[in-house]
Amino acid sequence: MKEFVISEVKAETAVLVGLITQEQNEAKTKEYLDELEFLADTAGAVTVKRFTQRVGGPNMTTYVGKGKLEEIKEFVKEMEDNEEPIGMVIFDDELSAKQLRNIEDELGVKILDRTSLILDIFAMRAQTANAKTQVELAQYRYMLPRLQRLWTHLERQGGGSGSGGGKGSVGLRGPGETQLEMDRRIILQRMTLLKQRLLEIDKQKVTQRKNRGRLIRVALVGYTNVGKSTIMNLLAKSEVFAENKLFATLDTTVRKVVLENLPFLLADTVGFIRKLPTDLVDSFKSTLDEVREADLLLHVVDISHPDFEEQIQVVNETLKDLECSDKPMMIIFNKIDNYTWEEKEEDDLTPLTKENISLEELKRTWMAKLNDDCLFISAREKENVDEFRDVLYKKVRELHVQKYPYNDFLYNVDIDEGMA
Ligand SMILES: Nc1nc2c(ncn2[C@@H]2O[C@H](COP(=O)(O)OP(=O)(O)OP(=O)(O)O)[C@@H](O)[C@H]2O)c(=O)[nH]1
Ligand SMILES: [Mg+2]
Repeated sequence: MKEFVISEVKAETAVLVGLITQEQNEAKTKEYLDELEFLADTAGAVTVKRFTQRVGGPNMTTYVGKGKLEEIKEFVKEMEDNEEPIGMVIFDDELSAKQLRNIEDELGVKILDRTSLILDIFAMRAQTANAKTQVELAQYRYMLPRLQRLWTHLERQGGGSGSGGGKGSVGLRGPGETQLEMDRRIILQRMTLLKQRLLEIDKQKVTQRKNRGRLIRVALVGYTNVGKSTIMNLLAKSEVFAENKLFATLDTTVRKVVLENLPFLLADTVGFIRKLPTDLVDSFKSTLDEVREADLLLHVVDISHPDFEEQIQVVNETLKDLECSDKPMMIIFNKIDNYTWEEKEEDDLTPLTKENISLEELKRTWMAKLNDDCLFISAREKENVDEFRDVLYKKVRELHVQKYPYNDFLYNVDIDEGMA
């Protein structure tokens, strides 16, 4: 119980653990851990230390090697002796039930992995019945093979966090209920129920979508925190929630936008992230239907992020999983106001790298690669927004004429849903 009291008075502290392997060099691991730290921060935990280990691959029983685990254990103990106990240790990859149990036995603190941390944030963010149902299902999917470990874990903690949602400490915003009594059978029953509920919601949404008239559907997609909701607010004059945290958006919102005389529908969707298990993507199927059914994708990229190129790849791969990769797409490079580079002297012969390429050069490179299908804007500072509206108008118009050749634009369809 003691740990509970502490976590209520001050933010929980976290230790991060990642591996350096052949596929993931030191710089990459640092980037991953930076992102993991941002995720922890979003969930309300303060990172106090990182551990990395250079290995061939994860250890099957303890993820890191014995020596490293011992080192982490000593640190945890030391902090406890200093009366600054560690709230949780977070691993950058998904842990198996066996790894989780062994690590927890050894360290004696709460253990999370990237997946359970993301699920925790999702639980905190879920607003609508649809999102809540999807998150709960995903949480059970994660828990089911790890039940044994969760039981002992919860007994040690002195109970769960109560009925799920925003409160509770990081990693324990479980699906709620009386977790200790839950057994496999009950969970499976509950999962069946949740799946049925999602099917019903899906049916309602299909009906809703049928009533939308003949309008072109555009979906904002992209990595998390790149500015999708900010762009939505800009174009639709809506007030969708946007903030500098990961996964600020969980629910899809659809708004009608009119550019010049042309109405179309614009959807804001959940962001993507690296190492997101396909299971989790599956759970968000109905949220992602907007993407699947879109006529045009606006792939938003945060050009000021050091890893923006990898983020583009992650998004493209996720779109491929969703079977959406052959849809018409425009790439919107956002946050140009925040882009920095090391300026080179005229006669400097250092080769061009990510760090010293100017925005103008970067624009030229990408425009050569993507023809007209990319734009550079700042949604927040409203830079180049007129051109963006112009290009978008032309593109949507073209798609509209192709898709509904005998129909004039419809003005009387009144759609402004906070889609569930
Ligand atoms: N500097 C700068 N910041 C921006 C710009 N556009 C958005 N932001 C900021 O970036 C952060 C994330 O913006 P959101 O619109 O919430 O991003 P999102 O892609 O919807 O993020 P998720 O819903 O969390 O996936 C916020 O703090 C925005 O104010 C921009 O053009 N320049
Ligand atoms: Mg958003």
